[in-house]
Amino acid sequence: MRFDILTLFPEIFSGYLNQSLLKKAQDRGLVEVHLHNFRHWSWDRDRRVDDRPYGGGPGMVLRPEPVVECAEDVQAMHPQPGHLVLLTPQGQRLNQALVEQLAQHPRLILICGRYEGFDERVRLILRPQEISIGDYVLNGGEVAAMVIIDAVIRLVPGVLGDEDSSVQDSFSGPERWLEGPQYTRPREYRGYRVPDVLLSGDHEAIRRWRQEQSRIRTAQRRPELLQPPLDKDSQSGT
Ligand code: 97T
Repeated sequence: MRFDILTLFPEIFSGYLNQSLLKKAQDRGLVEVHLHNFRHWSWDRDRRVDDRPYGGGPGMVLRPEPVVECAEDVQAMHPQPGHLVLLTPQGQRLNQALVEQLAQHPRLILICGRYEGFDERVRLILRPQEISIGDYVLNGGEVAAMVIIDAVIRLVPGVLGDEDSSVQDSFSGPERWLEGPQYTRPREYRGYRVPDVLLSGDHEAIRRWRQEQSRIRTAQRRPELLQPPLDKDSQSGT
């Protein structure tokens, strides 16, 4: 899986990219990450990447040339065509189903803007998939890009040591319920005891208890997950 990241602040990624899980995945050749500063694609005298909005108003707008030309040159750097993703508050909301779709692409090109936004021609020319990570305002797309990378690489075969831990986690099992309580040693801490069933050795009873706890927690905290809305493809036309 190859990621190309277009950003004005590549240094934001260094701590994350050198973190152990991702470092190991890169060392083992499972994941490749390439950073590209689209300021280098600005041919302007002082390498300006933004400018004042036509029609007036506060803030600045990212100019189309550096972003479009950087994306085109980065595409040409590798024979595998990259799926273009633009991080923006106006995009499709990220969820695990979308993460699973993104993980199908062998190469993703993630375009990170600043909060001011891009000249509209970036969208019209590159036709990227536009993705938002949630309904809040960030200063730029970099953190959103890291969220996507973090969620996607967990689905790349071999990246997690334990092959089925990604399948067992909430939101990737068939039920997509929240996880219930978990315990480790000690058996009693500040008067709180580990539920007896977990010490019973009765695997079927443990499985039923966990499923029930998961259902209770989901009902209390995220009731909408128990009655998932029909997805678009399975809706009838009537
Ligand atoms: O708020 C943003 C600013 C720039 C790029 C992306 C975002 C954003 O992405 N998901 C939520 C907000």
